[in-house]
Amino acid sequence: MTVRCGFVAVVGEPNAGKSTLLNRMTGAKLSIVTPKAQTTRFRVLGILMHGESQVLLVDTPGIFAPKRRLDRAMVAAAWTGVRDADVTLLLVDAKAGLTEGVRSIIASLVEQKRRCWLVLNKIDLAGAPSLLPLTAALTALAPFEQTFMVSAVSGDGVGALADALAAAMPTGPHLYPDDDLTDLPERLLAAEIVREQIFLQTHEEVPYATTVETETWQERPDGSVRIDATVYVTRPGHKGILIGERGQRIKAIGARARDVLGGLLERRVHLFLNVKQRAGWDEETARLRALGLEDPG
Ligand SMILES: Nc1nc2c(ncn2[C@@H]2O[C@H](COP(=O)(O)OP(=O)(O)OP(=O)(O)O)[C@@H](O)[C@H]2O)c(=O)[nH]1
Ligand SMILES: [Mg+2]
Repeated sequence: MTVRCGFVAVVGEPNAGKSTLLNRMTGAKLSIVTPKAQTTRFRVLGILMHGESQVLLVDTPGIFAPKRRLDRAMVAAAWTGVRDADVTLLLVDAKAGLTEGVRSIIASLVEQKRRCWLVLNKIDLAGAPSLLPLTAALTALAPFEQTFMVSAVSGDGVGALADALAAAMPTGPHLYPDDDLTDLPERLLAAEIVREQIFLQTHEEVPYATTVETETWQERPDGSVRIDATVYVTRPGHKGILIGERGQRIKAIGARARDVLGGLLERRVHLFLNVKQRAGWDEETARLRALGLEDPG
């Protein structure tokens, strides 16, 4: 068997199911998933071993028309993922169909002459009769090399996609240790798990006005870990909502995040959250850097 290794960028509109697909293909919870759009803020690497092939899957932030500096940095991170990829998967929510957003992403992919595969996701939600016309409409817009129909949630079709990717990777040595699942540092994972709970437990603009940074990580002699994280919000009103009456909301966010993290790290976690109001954090270079994002200027 030939030793192969390559990068695969997963791109699409916010909420298409990119992170769900990454987690499903690697069999691990590497990237956070919520029902809200614009959940992912930076590139997340998932390492998929398939025979002698190492497929380096890169989950990216959804591509949309960005306004804030944070949003521009997120979209720029997605396009960087595409530039570095051997194959780009355009993930389309089959239920949502061919939206203006999808059209505009395809136009950019064509302009950049990327090697692109089409993946229709959420086929469990879309009626079967709609899938062929949708595929026809999409493939009329770009020369996709291959088309797949999957459900990232049920796993339908995902195996066939993994097989095809493994076979399509260029020959070459593996770039990561075969046992690794990601290169995401644990401190960043901890912050993401807290952010996931904020996306799940708060609404309207609050999750979008929030970022989380791990401040300290202390190993304890009993094998547990103490994690202190700061939650930044832009407005005083957000701080009140996030903390909740008698601190109920932040307590619930912390408790759930602690349980999820404990499971992922396979150890006991003591999690302390400190909510700070900081106007304009979403325009600050240092806050973007903490997320591993480049300042788009
Ligand atoms: N029914 C169904 N739901 C799905 C499927 N794939 C993803 N979802 C749901 O779609 C929502 C968004 O999924 P994500 O994986 O966070 O989507 P994303 O493309 O990473 O979104 P951003 O990070 O915001 O760009 C979640 O509620 C998922 O559970 C699928 O195949 N079927
Ligand atoms: Mg995502």
